[in-house]
Amino acid sequence: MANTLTLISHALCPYVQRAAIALAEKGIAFERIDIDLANKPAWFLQVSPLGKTPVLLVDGEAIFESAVICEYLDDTTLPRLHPENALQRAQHRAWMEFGSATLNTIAALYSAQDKAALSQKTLELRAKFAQLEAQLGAGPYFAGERFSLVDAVFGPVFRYFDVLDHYTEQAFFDGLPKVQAWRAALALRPSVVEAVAPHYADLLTHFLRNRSGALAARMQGTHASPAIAQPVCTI
Ligand SMILES: N[C@@H](CCC(=O)N[C@@H](CS)C(=O)NCC(=O)O)C(=O)O
Repeated sequence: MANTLTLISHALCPYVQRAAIALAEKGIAFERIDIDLANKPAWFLQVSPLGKTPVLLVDGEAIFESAVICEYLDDTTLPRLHPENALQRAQHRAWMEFGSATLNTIAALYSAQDKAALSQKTLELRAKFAQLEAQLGAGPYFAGERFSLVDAVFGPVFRYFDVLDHYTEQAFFDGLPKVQAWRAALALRPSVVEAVAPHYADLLTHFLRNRSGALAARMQGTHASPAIAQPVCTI
C-alpha cells in the first residue's frame, strides 16, 4: 500500500488492537498516535464522528469503526485475512461482531457494582466462551491454519484475561480446551503481541483497580498498584 497511514489510538483500546493486528499481518507501515480519551483533542473530534478510537487516516482521509477499518485493509492489501468464500466471509464477519459483544460483556464485568453482578457477568462470559468452543476446529486459529480477522478480534479479547485471571474466583476457560489452545496460539502471534506496549498489563491493572465496583474492590485488597501515568479508556 503506497498510502500514508496513521492509526489514531488509545493504549488500552481493544478495537485499536484489532486494526493494528490487521496492519501488522499485512506488513503495512503506519504511524500510531495515542490520544487521551478523557480529554479528546479538537482535531480528533473532527475526524472521529463518534468520538471513539480507532480512526485510520489514509492520506489524511478518516475511516472510523474498527470493523470497517479491517475490511478496508482487507479489500486493499494482501494477504487476505477474510475467507475467499462469500458464505464463510459473512460468517467471519458475524463472529467478529460476537467478539465485540464479548468485549461489551468484559466491560460490564469490570463495571459490575456488587458481587452478584460480578458473578452474573462472569457466567455470561463463560457462556460466550462455551459458544466459541463449539465453533472451533483443530486450530490453531479460528478457521484452522490461516490467521483471519476473527483472530485479530479475539487476540485483544483474550489479552484481558492475562490480568483478569489473577482477580476473579472462577476460571473462565476451565473445560474449554479448544478456546484455551486458541488463546495460547494468539498470545504467541507476533502481530498480537506487538499491538500493545510492553507495559500493557500494568496499564490495564491500574485502569481496572481505579474504577469503582466489585472487581476494583477485590483488586485493591490484593497487590500494590503500579506507579505509572494512567490513560483513560472509557469502554
Ligand atoms: N464500535 C467501535 C467501538 C470503539 C470504542 O468503543 N472505542 C473506545 C475506546 S476502546 C472509545 O473510543 N471510547 C471513547 C468514548 O466512547 O467516548 C469500533 O469498533 O471502533
